[in-house]
Amino acid sequence: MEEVRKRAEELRSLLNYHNYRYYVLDSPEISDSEYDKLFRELKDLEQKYPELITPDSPTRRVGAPPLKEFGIVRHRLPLLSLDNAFSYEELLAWRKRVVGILKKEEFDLVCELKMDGVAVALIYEGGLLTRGATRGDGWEGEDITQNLRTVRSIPLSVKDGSSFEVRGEVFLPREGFKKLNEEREREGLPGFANPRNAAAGSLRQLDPGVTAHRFLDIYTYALGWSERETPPPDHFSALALLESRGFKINPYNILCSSIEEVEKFHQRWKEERKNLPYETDGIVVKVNRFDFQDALGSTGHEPRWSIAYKFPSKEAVTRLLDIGINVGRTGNLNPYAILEPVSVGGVVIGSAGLHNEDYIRAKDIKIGDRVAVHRAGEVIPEVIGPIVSERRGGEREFAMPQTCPVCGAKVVRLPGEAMHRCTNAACPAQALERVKHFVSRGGMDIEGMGEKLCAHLLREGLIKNASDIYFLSKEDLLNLERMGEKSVQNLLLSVEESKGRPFQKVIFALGIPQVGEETAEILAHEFENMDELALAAPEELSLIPTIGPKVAGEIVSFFRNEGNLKLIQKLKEAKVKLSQEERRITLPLEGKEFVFSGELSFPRKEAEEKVKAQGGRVGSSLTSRTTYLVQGKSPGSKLRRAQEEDITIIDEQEFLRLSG
Ligand code: 1X8
Repeated sequence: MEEVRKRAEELRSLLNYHNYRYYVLDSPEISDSEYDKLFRELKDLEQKYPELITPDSPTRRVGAPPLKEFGIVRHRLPLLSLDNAFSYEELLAWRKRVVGILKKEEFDLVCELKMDGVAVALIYEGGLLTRGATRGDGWEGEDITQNLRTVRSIPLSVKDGSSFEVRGEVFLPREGFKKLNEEREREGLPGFANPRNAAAGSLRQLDPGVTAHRFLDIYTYALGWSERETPPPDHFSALALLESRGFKINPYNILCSSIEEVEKFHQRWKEERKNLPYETDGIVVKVNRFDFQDALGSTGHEPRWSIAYKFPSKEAVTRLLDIGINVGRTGNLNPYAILEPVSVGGVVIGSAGLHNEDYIRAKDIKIGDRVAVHRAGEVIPEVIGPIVSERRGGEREFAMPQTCPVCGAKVVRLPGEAMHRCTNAACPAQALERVKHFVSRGGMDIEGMGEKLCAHLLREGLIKNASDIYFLSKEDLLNLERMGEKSVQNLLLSVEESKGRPFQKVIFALGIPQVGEETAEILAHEFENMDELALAAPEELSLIPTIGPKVAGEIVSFFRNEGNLKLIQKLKEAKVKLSQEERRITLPLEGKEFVFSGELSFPRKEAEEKVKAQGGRVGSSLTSRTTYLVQGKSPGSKLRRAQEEDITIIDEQEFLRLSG
């Protein structure tokens, strides 16, 4: 029996060690199957001799029975929240306050990444993990011990048998978040809006068996109370102490001696955080020495010795007030969110795209919900999903209208299509959107034809479609409200000028569904003139690379429509350019494709125009046809791929030289 006890002890210690190598150090020494073998041996022993089971046995992480509800834990020391700084100025203001109280200009600061997760407190008594709790309101949290025990990077016991509290942030790495949402989608469940909500939801599972499958991780970042005779003198040493006890500490924490170094750390991670396998929303700055921290104290809610220096956020939470419908150029009904205005990365947004009915349904978005919204680059803001835990019961399900909100005609959703469409080709909303598209910058680029004027002309019956623009008379326009001699003259001049736009612009301006600027350009290359394009069979179109059967189908049906053919006839009468220019001498960049990554010192659009003007192509992603990758400031993943694929990488200067 003594031998069995010894073997059990040895197995526990081995398993805990390998667990630590794998989950804390991220550097395993044995294979998964070797680990499993040891694990099974221990499990068998414990089954035969239950008296050998100890609370820190690796077999005890899972298997606790589900709870009816969580107990309440009162924190011995409150878990305070942090004050925020959103700019370097605000960080300097914080430092100034600290200097004022300490009466010292020089003190060390610790910088750490601010994890976007859930704050927890772990209590160890006599070296054993005995309790784990959420932050709650700072004074009282929920007892989630059983769930925290399933997090593999949290040690169940520590070597020196002391009693203390450790604080940290439990988070769900991006990969785990992706997997979880994919799994939920397969099961027809709504996905989580972001990794933080997913982590919070996972920790609040009454059944720890569910939590155990959620790939949660932790970084610990502070010692709470501690029953040790000589506590460490400063925060950085406390982190080292935690690390030596087997806790997982973020490897990027640094000790700084000046605020400029803090700023550097912030600038570095503002960019590099996208490469981390987990989400961060800023850095946490802490005065290092504990005696200084004590002197600074707290305001009641927040310690004065620490501040969260946030990254510019691309995401925010606000209320979804209602869902509106925009009728597009092709009759698509585009639902959009009407939001309580909220600032996202410095821009106030009041509306956001919702794509279509399936999207709304799949995300389980209801009117009245609190929703997470984000803005990525230049694109239209998007609703990511609801914060389901904040529902109060008054939220309403959304349904697409049965009739067009603009013209009242029947709305249909064809089989295999995601969008609802208004069936009335003469729907005024469609007519307006089509004319707007026709005159837009990427199309015929008619200056002075704004949305208001387009709507006005349609309403007055002066135009029925875009081609009528070329037959407007000076008198027609002068009779319109707020149109003076000068503006009429200018407008007629721009209309005249637009007749010389290249063939590809005319094709784009027609507004054929699925035909964007790039496809229009390809079509203009492939077909001599509009008549040829209009006669093209679907099979012929499908032969063109990048044109799939769906796009081919849209093109063919566009040119089968009587109204569209009449419109083209009128464009011809107006002498709008409906054929390719004469094939000129080969341009310098013909056959060359450019892909851009990162910021240039001038607009991307301008760079693209340069390439096209010299006969080159612009690609959106790296393919076998890519000739050059143009590297701007802070390029994305494309740069790495280009290096791997041996694609020629050029900088802005070289690009300007090539493109003239
Ligand atoms: C919150 C967080 C802290 C840290 C990282 N992530 C957080 N979410 C850290 O100190 N490294 S500290 C903290 C708090 O005190 N409320």
